[in-house]
Order: sequence, then structure tokens, then C-alpha cells
Amino acid sequence: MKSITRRKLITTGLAATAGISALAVADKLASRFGLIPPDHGGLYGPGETLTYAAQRMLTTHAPAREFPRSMISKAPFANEVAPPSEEFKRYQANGFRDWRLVVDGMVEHPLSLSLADLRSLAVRNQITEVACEEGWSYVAEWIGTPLHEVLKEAGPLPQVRYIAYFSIDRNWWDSIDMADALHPQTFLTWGMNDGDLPVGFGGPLRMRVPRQLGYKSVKFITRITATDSMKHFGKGLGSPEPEFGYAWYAGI
Ligand SMILES: Nc1nc2c(c(=O)[nH]1)N[C@H]1C(S)=C(S)[C@@H](COP(=O)(O)O)O[C@H]1N2
Ligand SMILES: [Mo]
Repeated sequence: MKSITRRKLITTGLAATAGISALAVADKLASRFGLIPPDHGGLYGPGETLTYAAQRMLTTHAPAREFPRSMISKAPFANEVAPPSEEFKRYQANGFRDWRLVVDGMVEHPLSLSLADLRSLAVRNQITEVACEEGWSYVAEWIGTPLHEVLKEAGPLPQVRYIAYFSIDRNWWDSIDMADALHPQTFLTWGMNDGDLPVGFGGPLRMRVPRQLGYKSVKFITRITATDSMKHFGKGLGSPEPEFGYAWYAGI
């Protein structure tokens, strides 16, 4: 709820400063800076563009709030996930040694990385909050490899605008723009609270996007793809959420 209030403040404040309507601000910013989210044009199109454009103007480099260790939730809430597939169980039985993260699309060097490969690239940690759109949240320490370290290895082509990411059960996937993809707190996470990332929380590999709502932090990641357009993924809205009335850009 706090996040929604803040988002409203930002957008309302911006419109008030300009002295014109919110939609006019959105259109102006969006066309000037190319800040049009993939789900623009649906029922919520103009509003989503306003939120996205306003936040991108104000928060491109801003960090998500980090918490002291004492604030780590004692009983973090793992949201319900689809039951593991046979394929997933085979990886699990082998301690996820064969789990691979494929990096493809518009990159100079397509990659296939094991969890050990990821660990050898970089190890970082952050204590941040997972906030679900349904109103609950928890704080945990997330340990992983920043996405930008993986992208550095892969070499995205200059025209890349989005990084799409896919869970092993292909119906969960999402995408982020380059501001979030290159953000230092966007992690491919394989550890949590000083241990391996538990399956319930997305183990062995989860995308953590702490500057957006929980649904952008997709669990069980096996593939990331660099692209200049989200038109050809799913229904072309950047992720499945806009089909259900949730925004592609879910900044908090
Ligand atoms: N693969 C997959 N990723 C997912 C989900 C899911 O059901 N499957 N749920 C999402 C939603 S809606 C939220 S709020 C967070 C919940 O994270 P948690 O289980 O760590 O609380 O995970 C997100 N990532
Ligand atoms: Mo959620």
C-alpha cells in the first residue's frame, strides 16, 4: 500500500508541477524519451505510460531500500507455486548440478551457464523486500550474481532494449528494460539468508528485481533473452500480467 501511495505522489506531483493534465505529461515524456512500456495501448495504457515514464525520469539509478540484518523476516512467506514437473524433479534429484541458464537473443556471445559458472562470475548480496501485489511482504538476504555481470559476458547488441526471462515452467516469464537489467540490485539469485535458495523461494535460480513488485521476481529461471522488442513474446505485452490487469512496469 505504501508503494502505491508513493507512486501516486510521484505521478501526481509531476503533473501538478507541469501544470497540465497527467495524460499530457505522460504523452510528452513518453514521446520525448521513448518511454513507452510494452503494455501501452491496453485498457490501462495511458496510466501505465505515465507511471513508467515518471518513475524512469526520477528513479533510473535509485536503489531499492536495503535493510539491516536485524530486519530479516523470521518467517518469510513463500507464495504458492505450481507443483514441480518431472523435468524439475530430475534436476533436483541431482542437486541441480545440470541446471543451466541459457543466455541468447541479441547478444554477441550466447552462453549456457551452470550455477557454479554464475558463482564464479560474481557473488553479491542484498537485504531487500519482496512485496506482493496482494499486500504482503517480507525481508530477506538475497545472494546471487548481478544480471549485469552476466550481460557483460554475453555482450548485448546496442539495439537491445529488454531482457526477457523464463522459468522452467514456461508459463511464468517476464521482461525488464535495460535500466533495471543493468541495475546493481537486479540479481540472478541462488542463495538466501546464508544458504542455498530453497525451492519454495525459487531455487535453484530466481530473478530478483527488488525495484518492482514480487511478480517480476520470477522463480526457476532457465533462460534469459536479449531483444529490441517484446512484440513477439507471448501476446506482445512484455509479460503475462498485463493480460490480467497488472502492469508490466510494477515499480515500488
Ligand atoms: N515461477 C514462478 N515465479 C513466481 C511466482 C510463481 O508462481 N511462479 N509467483 C510470483 C509472485 S505473484 C510473487 S508475489 C513472488 C512471491 O515470492 P515468494 O514466494 O518468495 O514470497 O514470486 C513471483 N514469482
Ligand atoms: Mo504476487
